[in-house]
Amino acid sequence: MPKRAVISGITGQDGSYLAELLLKKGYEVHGLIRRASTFNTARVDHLYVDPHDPEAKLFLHYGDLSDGSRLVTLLASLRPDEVYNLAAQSHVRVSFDEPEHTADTTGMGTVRLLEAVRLAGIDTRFYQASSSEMFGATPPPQNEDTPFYPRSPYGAAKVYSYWITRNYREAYGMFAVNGILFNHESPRRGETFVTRKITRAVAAIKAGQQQDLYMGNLDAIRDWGYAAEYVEGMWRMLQADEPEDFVLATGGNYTVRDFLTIAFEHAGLNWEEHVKFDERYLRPTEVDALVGDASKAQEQLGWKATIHTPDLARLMVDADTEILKHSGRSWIDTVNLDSWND
Ligand code: NDP
Ligand code: GDR
Repeated sequence: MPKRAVISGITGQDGSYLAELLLKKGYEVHGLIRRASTFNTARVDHLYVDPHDPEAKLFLHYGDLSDGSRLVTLLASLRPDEVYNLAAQSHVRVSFDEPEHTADTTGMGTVRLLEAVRLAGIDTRFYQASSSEMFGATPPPQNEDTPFYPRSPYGAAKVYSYWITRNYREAYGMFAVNGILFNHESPRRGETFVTRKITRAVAAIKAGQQQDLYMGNLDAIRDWGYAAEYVEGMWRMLQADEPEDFVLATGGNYTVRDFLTIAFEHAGLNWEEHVKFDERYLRPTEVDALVGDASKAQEQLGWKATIHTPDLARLMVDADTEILKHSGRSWIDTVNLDSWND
C-alpha cells in the first residue's frame, strides 16, 4: 500500500512543491482546496491526472481550515499516514489589515486540524508550518531555542499554532512537529512577496513594459532559501524516529537592498534608476533581521540548503523573464531537483 498524505495549502507555493516531492516518492496525495468562483489550481495543474484513471495519485477535496467538522469527516474517511498543515493567510503586511481572519486561519485553523486528527482516531504524523516570523524582534542568529517575540498578527497566530502543536504532542502523544522555516522563495512564490515582486519587475522593466517599482523598507535583513529544497526538510521531519521541532534556513544575511542589487544587475539594470518609495508597503511593526541557524536539521536530518540568496535571486529573474516571453506558459523551474527527490 502506498503511503497516503493530506496537504492543506496544496495550491500555494510550498504545497505544490511538496505534492511533487511526495508523488515522486510514491505517495498517494490528497490536497485540501477552497471553493472559489474561479479555479486557482495553477501551481498543481501539471500534476493532475483524471481521478478515473487508475494511475491517478493526486486527489483534491474541497475544505477550509475555518470548517472544523469538514476536516473531521475528510480525515476520518482518508485516514492518512501524514498530514502537512501548510494552509494559512501567509502575508505579514495583510495580517495587519485582516488580523481577525489571520488569527482564524493561521492560528485557529491549526487546532481545528489537530482536533480533526484526534477525533478521527487515526494514527497520523502531523507537520505544522511554523515560521521565523515567530522570532520577530529577537535578534539573530535564531534557532530552536530562541525566544519568540512576534511583531505582527501573522506572527502571533503562528506562535499559537506552534504551541498548540507541541501541546497535542505532549498531551496526546501525537507525532506532531513544527518546522520553523525561514523565508523560502521560488518562481512559484506569490507575486506580492518581496522577492517575486522584485524579480517580476526586473523582467518587466527589461522588456520595456514597466518603468518604476514601488517598495517599502529596504533595510530589512532576511535569509532567503529555495522552496523546493525546504519541502524535502518537511518530509524528513516526519520520517524521524522522534517528534521534534526543527529550523530550516540557509544562514544567509541579506537586506532587501542586496536582493534588489543582485536581481537588477543580473538583467544588466541599475535598481536605483527604477525603485521608488511608497509608505503603504511599510508595516506598523517591522521584523528587522531574521538569520537562521539550521545546524540541528543538518545534524539530525542530514538536511542542508544548497541554494543561497544570490543564486536564488538570479534563478527567479531568469524564470520571470521566461514567463514573460512565453506568457501563458505555466510554472517553470530552472533547477534540477533530482538530488532532493530521491
Ligand atoms: P502561500 O500563501 O503560497 O499558500 C497558502 C495556502 O493556504 C494556499 O494554498 C491557500 O489557498 C491556503 N489557504 C489559505 N487560507 C485557507 C483556509 N482558510 N483554508 C484552507 N486553505 C487555505 O504560502 P506558502 O506556500 O509560501 O507557505 C506555506 C505555509 O508555510 C504557510 O502556512 C506559511 O505561513 C508558512 N511559511 C511560509 C514561509 C515562506 O517563506 N514561504 C516561511 C515560513 C512559514 P488558496 O490558494 O485558495 O488561497
Ligand atoms: P515576510 O516576507 O514578511 O518576511 O514573510 P515579505 O516578502 O512580504 O517581506 C520581506 C521584507 O521585505 C520588506 N519589503 C517589502 N515586502 C513586500 N511584501 N513588499 C514590498 O514592497 C516591500 N518592500 C520592503 C518587508 O517589510 C519585509 O521586511 C514571509 C511570508 O512568506 C511569511 O508567510 C513567512 O512566515 C515569512 O516570510 C518567514
